[in-house]
Order: sequence, then C-alpha cells, then structure tokens
Amino acid sequence: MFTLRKETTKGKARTGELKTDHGTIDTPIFMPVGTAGTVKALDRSALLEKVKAPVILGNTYHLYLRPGNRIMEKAGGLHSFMNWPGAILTDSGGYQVFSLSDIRELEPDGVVFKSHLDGSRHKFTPESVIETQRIFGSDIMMVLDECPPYPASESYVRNSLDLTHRWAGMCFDAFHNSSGRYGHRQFLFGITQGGVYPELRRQSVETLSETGFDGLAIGGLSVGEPPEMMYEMTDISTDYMPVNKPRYLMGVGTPADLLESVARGIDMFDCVMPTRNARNGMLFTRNGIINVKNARWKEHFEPADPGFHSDLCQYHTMAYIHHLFRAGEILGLQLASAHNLTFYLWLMEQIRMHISDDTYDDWYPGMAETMRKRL
Ligand code: PRF
Repeated sequence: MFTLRKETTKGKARTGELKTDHGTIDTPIFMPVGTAGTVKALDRSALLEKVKAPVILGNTYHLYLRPGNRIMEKAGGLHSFMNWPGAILTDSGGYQVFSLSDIRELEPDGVVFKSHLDGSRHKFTPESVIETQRIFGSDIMMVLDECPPYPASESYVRNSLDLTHRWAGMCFDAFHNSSGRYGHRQFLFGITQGGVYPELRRQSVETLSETGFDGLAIGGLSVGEPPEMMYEMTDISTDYMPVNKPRYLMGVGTPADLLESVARGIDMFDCVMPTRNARNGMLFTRNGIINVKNARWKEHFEPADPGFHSDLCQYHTMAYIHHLFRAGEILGLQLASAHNLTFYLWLMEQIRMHISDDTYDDWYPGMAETMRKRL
C-alpha cells in the first residue's frame, strides 16, 4: 500500500506514495476534514479542481448518527453517497465520542454515549466501528481508541493505554474476519496513544507496530499540551515506527505544526483548522496569517496574497473579502475555506518538493517562522 520514496539525509522527513483504489496519494499529505459527508462550504468541483485534494476525512461518529448506517449502505457507501471519486479516510468515532457526546461510560468492550443530536443512547465497540466503516467503504479505516485528556496522570494514561491496545487488537481481528462490500480495498490503521509520557508513547508504538496494521497513527496530541511537548512526543513515536508504513498525526495542525511534524517523520495530517478558521475569518498565506475582519483591510484593494492561485487571491481584493465577512455573506465562507485548503495542499506540495531535492531540513525552520507571522 505504501512505498517510501525518499528520506532526507540530515533529518527524518520523507516522501512516499500511498496507493488506494481511489487514487495514489503523494505523501506528506494533508486531508481536508469532511466530517458529515461534506467539506464544509466546498462543493465537489472546488475540492477536485481548485484544492486538488486526493483524500478527505469523514467521521464515523457523525455519519453513524446521521444519516445512519442503513442510509449509508443503501447509498452504496460514502464515496457513492457524496459522489466523491478520491480516497476517503474515516476516523473511528472514539475521539468524537469523548469530545462531543453528552454522557459516556467506558466499558471493557466499548463506550456508551448519548448523541449530541437528540440524546439517544448508543454503544461503539471495536467490532461495531469496523462494521460501520465497512458499510461506509472508506479506503482507510481507523481503530477505536481512547484519547486521554490533557493533563492526565501517568497512571490514568497507562490504564487508558491498556484499553486502547486491547481495542486495537479486537479491531484488527474484526477487520480480518470481515470484507469490503463494494469491491475496493480497505486498509486499517492502528492509533498509538500515551499522553505526554515518553515511555508510554514508546510502549504504544512498539505494541501496535507488531500487530500488522497497514499504517500507524499518533493520537492524543494537540489536545492542549504545549507545541514543544507535541513535537517531542511525535519525535519519540516515529523513532520506534517501522519505516515502510505510513504515519498519520491525527488532528494536527497549524502550517508551522505541519512543517515541524514532517521534520519528525510524519506522512499524513488532518485538521479542521483551515476550514473552521476560514469560517471565522482567518486566512493562511505565504506571508503569514490574516484576520479578515480587522479594520485595516477595509480599504485594502489588493489580494490577500498577490499571485497565489486560489480564487480568493486571483479574483478578489481584501477590501471585498472584508466586506463579505462584515456583511455575513456566504460567499466569504466559501472563498476563505477554498483558499485555506488550497494553501494547505500547496504547502504540502512545497514540503514534498523540498524533501525530494533534499533541501527540507534547511528550508523548513524559516518557512515555519514565516507561517507564524500575523499580518
Ligand atoms: N484519536 C482519534 N481521532 C483523533 C484523535 C485521537 O486521539 C485526535 C487527537 N488530536 C484527533 N482525532 N481516533
């Protein structure tokens, strides 16, 4: 499934190729978040022709609750339901149960929760989330895990990790005792946890590396810990991961986080930041971060990032975008969302190019510094 192409000589950054039945994905890659069967504010042609996303993320938690597995199966899976020709990775629902649902009870064989939509009671088990993702037909499925909060004591995280590892094994078995419904291949990734405890991170990676997953994710980061701690945990984790399997850092992050994490050996990312922050009026550009709503843009009759290939930069001035946000116009959300994702995918392309010509380790610190600037 994964072919490693090149590793930098000075550091741990790498390029590779992820082959799915819905296209080949060059890594490192960023996956736009399409939680409920839509990347918010973007239609199919924006995603395909402007953003050029080869893979998007869907959420088991949301789609299981609405429209539900029966409709998803009747639709012939998520690709067909959305009419999305590219690849899809689905998160297992574990994380969303902990962050979104009202009440939850952890049980040895799963988690009981109340829907954030109508309060109805549900249970996710390792077997049920595999079955659900089989119904969705995602190209890459994720195991059920528990993401401990930050901060959490070492003994809490150790106990949580035992559960996460047990669930991972149960998911692996359920995956291999089932098959895809729609004639395309599905892969399964394990999720390592361990909070901010280096020894637990190492144990988690070593345990899940032996299971035989198609790829490994790092979970439990970007949950409130300082960025330096996140980078350190990422660094330790990739040190113990097999080189020939894809590595996915879940829910990360800012453009600077992507640069720092690729330097530590990460191949895949997802995050709501480019789309969610776009809807709040934050634009990512080659020169730094713009707050659209700031009065300084009111009479700025130049694009956000002159020469950049997004529609927002090609066709519109900041004065106009500022007006759209002030007036609460839908077009502002659409242009900003498409722009930020176009920027994220452009950044990943730059990253891959710099790894390919082995200039990454000298290039990325300056780029990360620029990315943190506020304009
Ligand atoms: N587990 C799962 N999904 C996730 C996370 C996790 O720990 C995170 C943590 N940043 C984001 N998405 N299953």
